[in-house]
Amino acid sequence: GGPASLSRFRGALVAAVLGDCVGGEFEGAEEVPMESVLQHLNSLDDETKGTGILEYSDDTAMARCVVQSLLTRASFDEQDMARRFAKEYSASPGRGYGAGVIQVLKKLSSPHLSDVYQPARDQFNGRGSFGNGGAMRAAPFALAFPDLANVKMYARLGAMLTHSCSLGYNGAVLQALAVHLSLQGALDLPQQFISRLITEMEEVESEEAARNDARILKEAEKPLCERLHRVRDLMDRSKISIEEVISELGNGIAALHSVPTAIFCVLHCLQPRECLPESYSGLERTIAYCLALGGDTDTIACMAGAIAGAHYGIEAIPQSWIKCCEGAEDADMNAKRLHMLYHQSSQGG
Ligand code: R7I
Ligand code: MG
Ligand code: MG
Repeated sequence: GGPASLSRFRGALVAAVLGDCVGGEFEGAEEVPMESVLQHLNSLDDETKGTGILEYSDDTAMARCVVQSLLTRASFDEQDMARRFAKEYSASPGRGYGAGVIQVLKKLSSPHLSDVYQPARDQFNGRGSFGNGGAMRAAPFALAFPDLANVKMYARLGAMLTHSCSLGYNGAVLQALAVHLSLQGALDLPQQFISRLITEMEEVESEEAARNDARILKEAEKPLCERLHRVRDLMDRSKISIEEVISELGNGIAALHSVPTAIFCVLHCLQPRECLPESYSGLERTIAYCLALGGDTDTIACMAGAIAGAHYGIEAIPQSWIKCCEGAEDADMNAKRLHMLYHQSSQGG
């Protein structure tokens, strides 16, 4: 489809859910042989399975709250979004939430809370979380707001409801930017895509709060930019091992060690790869490759799924995968609603 087509919206939201659901199998695993990944993915084609056997985790649970809030309010409303996070957590606390964020979600359910951003600020001795929990649910912001400045602003605020460390919320900004660009067809020119992300993040990471956090955490001056430069170096290489990807970019629970990794997975899998079946579509390659990295597989596959889904569109997703994953059909429906909201905003201004 063309820029911002319905197929791209559906691809983005559905593939994010699939990444979360199929990635859950290997979350936290240290080494994942590609053979195990392919076996797991093959088992999804089994006709006797189907209808939501793979459950989604916190990644999708929170993304669904973001989507519902944006659709219901037809804009960003921090009170409404915070309420939905808290309600969702208390209804299903067993979705595999991060160990720290649970405290925030409990505080957000208090009716006496005056500042919804305060619980997030109290995390980790007042420094806030740098986990990838903001980034894992950032894609819907790119599907709700056509304007780049809005995507950046609201992805950041949406993440700050739980992640007040700049590495946490800027990871969300980066993820939303990647989905935004992919939706426009920017992955047709991968070099320009990564350059554009670097340019945007240069500006984002030049803010004082970002510089302070980077210094305190002993990271590079502009940590996400530095990682994106590594992504650019790696994507130029014809051969690269899984071990190198993990050591250069990471596969962990910090936004810094997972968002650039997800972006790399998408870029690397734009072409057929020796380690992956020839019959696979680019989207299938991307998800399989994310799983083979081990570590935070549900989240990396969820984020890469959103970016890749926005590029390849819904047609690249196997029906059998959709049938196996809880919430995939809902995501497809919501993608259609977000597509309408997006195009209303671009007309109405
Ligand atoms: O970021 P968050 O929502 O976790 C998301 C991850 C995804 O992989 C999901 O699939 C789910 O499995 O969890 O939750 P947080 O609790 O805010 O952050 C996750 C973890 O990162 C924390 O439990 C800490 O171990 C670590 N962490 C920190 N550790 C020390 N200092 C995050 N911020 C800090 C910090 O400032
Ligand atoms: Mg999860
Ligand atoms: Mg995870």
